[in-house]
Amino acid sequence: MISPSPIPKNIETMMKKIFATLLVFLPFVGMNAQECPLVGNILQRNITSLNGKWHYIVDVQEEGYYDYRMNPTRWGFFRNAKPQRPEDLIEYDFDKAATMQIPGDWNTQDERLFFYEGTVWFKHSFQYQPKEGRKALLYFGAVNYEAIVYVNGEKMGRHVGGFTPFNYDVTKYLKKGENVVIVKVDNKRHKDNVPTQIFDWWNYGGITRDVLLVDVPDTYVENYSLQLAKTVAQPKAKKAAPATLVFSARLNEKKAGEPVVLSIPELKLKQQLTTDAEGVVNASLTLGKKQRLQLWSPDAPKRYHVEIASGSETLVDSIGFRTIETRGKQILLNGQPVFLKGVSMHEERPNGGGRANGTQDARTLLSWAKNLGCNFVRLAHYPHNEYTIREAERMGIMVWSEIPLYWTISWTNAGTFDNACRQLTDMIRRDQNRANIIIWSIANETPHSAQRDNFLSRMAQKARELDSTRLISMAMEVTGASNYVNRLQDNMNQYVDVVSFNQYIGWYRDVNDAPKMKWEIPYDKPVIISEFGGGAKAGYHGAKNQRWTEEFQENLYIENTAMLDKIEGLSGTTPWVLKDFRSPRRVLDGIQDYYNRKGLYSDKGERKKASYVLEEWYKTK
Ligand code: GCB
Repeated sequence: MISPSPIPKNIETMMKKIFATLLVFLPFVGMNAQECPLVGNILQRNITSLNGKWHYIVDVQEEGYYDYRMNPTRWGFFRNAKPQRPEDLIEYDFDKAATMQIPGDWNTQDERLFFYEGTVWFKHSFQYQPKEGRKALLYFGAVNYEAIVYVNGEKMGRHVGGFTPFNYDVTKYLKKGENVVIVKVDNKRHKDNVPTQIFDWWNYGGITRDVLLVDVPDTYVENYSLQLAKTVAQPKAKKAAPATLVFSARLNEKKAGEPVVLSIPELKLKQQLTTDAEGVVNASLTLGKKQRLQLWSPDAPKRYHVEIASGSETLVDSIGFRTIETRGKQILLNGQPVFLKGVSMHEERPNGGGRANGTQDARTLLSWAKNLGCNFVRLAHYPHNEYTIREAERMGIMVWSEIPLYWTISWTNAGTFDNACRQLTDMIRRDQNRANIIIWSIANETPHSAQRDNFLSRMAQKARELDSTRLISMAMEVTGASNYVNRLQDNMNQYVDVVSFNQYIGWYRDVNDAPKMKWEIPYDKPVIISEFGGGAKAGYHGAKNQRWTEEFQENLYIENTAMLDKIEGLSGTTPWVLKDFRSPRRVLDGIQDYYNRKGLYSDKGERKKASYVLEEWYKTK
């Protein structure tokens, strides 16, 4: 039974906040005419994959875009021109150019492009059959860093930010038969970008995630949110209890009177709703005593089959329900204190590097995390692909998801703020129904200043407006140490729910002082050590004070874990890092060879000695 409930005040506030996710960002900064608000739950829609072999042209001087006076040219590569007469001069031909696999980074598919940062053009042809009453959206899972997209020679828009999805309504640009999509991708670094010019990971360029053609009705459900209301957290996670589900959905049009039906068959829940003038429905559904809700948790990652029907379409999803809160220095999952046994990871393929993508890569990396005893991963330092989040959810792994506000961002540049805001919004919009995401992280190791505080506090506020149901954090830095006492002081403490910081005692600081260290963290909030660790080359052995040996790293983990045990309110750790990953900053020949070697696994998947220390320590948590 569902009681037709008047919406309580606190839930109403929460719903309003959730709608902010769905509503606020319509005329988005930088959104072009054809770009439309992000479509949620993309993998369950009626999609045609445009993945596969795409032709590409490396364009070092961007002559496919600018003329020889550096003015944008009308004769650019996006025209996909072909000679019409024997005397015609056209100095490029996509169809004669080589191909590479999309999705995929260019660095590991063409050895000439291993270090390349610049422009590459991609071209793909596909067949299309227009359908009455249907729209076609062209969806990109992610393109690093800047994408300019053309369909049949027409510009659809420009998108910046290498790790979040975007889509265009291409209906009126497609024709029956063959169609051509061309994308100019540019991954040059700029100081005003997010991330900025320097960062410690490989700047994999290209169309790194799925390209999909999405078939939707003219009026379609753009996105929705279904959550368990926080206020009804039950003390015993596995015990079924009456609960309130908060649901909202938004159509792509402001159309009143459209029916939307939410069903969760296993809970015998079926709710008929009607859109308001904004094309939105919202409801608060209190479950009856007999509707025993099984909560999502790492031990029992229960997800319910959910259907959302509107007009001719029915969207399906698997949604888990849980609550996440803090109480003093504790993190509570479903009302119970939880210790986050985590590890940080990059989105890099398990064997041999390159951008990871897809369920198989995710499964391998996450099962390595599971081997360490993890119930949590920090997906550093940018939003990872959707397969990873969904696979983690299925495997019962909680997630920290982050935007690349990393190191020395241009804090006073308005465009940089808008860019970061957009990345935050799209990260949240894409994953707002994933039960395993418990923390949105807004930054990593940023230098303190009033300008930074201004920027990041607005970012935290934005995150809360978009999603009031999850915790907010950021990876801070230790600010002072004297007489073996480490202090954390960061003005951002007041804006976050969880105080997290990175510390590298034993690696970037004196090697032997970890056992003597004490900690002062003057905030009544849970604490996560978002990074600690040190480098070792797998298979290199020696004394425990010999840098780069597995024994050095092992000892560092022994001493660090003992030290961390003394931190009051420690609620979790995500050591740096699951696997050795490529970084242009790591140039030491014979040891690093352009890999950051702080992995607990090597780039080839070999376990290092330190990983067993962590595994043993996690057994005590
Ligand atoms: C950090 C950064 C991380 C680096 C790591 C390192 O503090 O957050 O991105 O890779 O240190 O290895 O130095």
